[in-house]
Amino acid sequence: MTSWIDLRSDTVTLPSDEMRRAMASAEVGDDVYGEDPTINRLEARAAEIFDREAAIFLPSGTMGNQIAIKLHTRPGQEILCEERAHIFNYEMAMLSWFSGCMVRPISAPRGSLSWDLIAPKIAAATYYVAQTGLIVLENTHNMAGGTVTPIAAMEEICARAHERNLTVHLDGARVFNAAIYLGKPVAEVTRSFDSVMFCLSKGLGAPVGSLLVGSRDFIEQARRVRKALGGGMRQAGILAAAGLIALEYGPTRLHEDHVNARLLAEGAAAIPGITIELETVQTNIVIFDVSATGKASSEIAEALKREGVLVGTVNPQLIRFVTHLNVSRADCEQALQHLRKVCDPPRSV
Ligand code: TLP
Repeated sequence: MTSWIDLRSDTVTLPSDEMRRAMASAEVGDDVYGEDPTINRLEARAAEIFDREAAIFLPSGTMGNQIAIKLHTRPGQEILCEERAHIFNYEMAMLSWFSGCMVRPISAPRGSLSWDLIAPKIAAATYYVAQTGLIVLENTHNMAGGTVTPIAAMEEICARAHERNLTVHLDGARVFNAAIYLGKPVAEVTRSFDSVMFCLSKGLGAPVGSLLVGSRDFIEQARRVRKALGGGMRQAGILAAAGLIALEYGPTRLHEDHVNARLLAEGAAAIPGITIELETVQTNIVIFDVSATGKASSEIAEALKREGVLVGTVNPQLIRFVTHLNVSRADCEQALQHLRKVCDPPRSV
């Protein structure tokens, strides 16, 4: 085992001993025949927690978002989302490749969309312009720094969209972090959306897996698309066994990650040359600008790596730290010490 302090992402979390034991003894069957009892339990539990008719287990969040996009749109349509959204920037342009759609991106302060920002971007109902097919929200918003869109804004967007027969999908990769911040159950936070994708493999700590939740009919169709994408996973109850533990116990400790992120953010804010909007640090992601240090983000990331701290770069100016169950408060304090040294090395006289 290495002793890296790994702040690159919460996707790096390692399965606990309890998960490994559950995986070793999981009851399994062929899920393409619907016969894996552990996957069936996970899907039923996810549907229950989100208060939906059905859920489907998937290998990744990307697959969940892309299946939802495929089902909610027709080729030649536009998808409205925030300009830094994961579906637009990190999903291999699959929404155009697989679903034949285009994005009309919207810039929103702190990544938080409102109906006022969305409404002017909806296509006019004339035959000679591409029609809006879908609205996608991301909560928490990863590249805006883990920010949370308030429930009232989400509900207004969904209600107004539905009045116009538009569907709304939630990329809820980290929706449990949003729910902790909002102090509400995920079912309440997500109730107005037509479909929700969430990940087990990030802060919740499972090694693999995401779920898509929605109506029974929608999830039945999602099963066809998952199979077409090669996502029929047979005896994947081995993975679902870890997922069940992640789903049940993962959310109970996420607040610790939020406290650690705040510690990192406040520590970073005090370093000369680092610019960070502290109000955006609401969950487990900290994004800050290092340009005033005179160094590129990649230089700082390389220097931190030499000290045993792994971090992500968003672009030449921005660094991303993500806290998770495998980094402690002490690790964060140590990471900050190294960041201070790397950004502001002692000058020789
Ligand atoms: N995010 C990853 C990278 O792809 C950027 C990360 O390290 O944060 N939606 C959101 C909001 C995400 O942040 C991610 C992954 C996904 C979807 C995709 O999930 P996976 O990686 O399971 O396909």
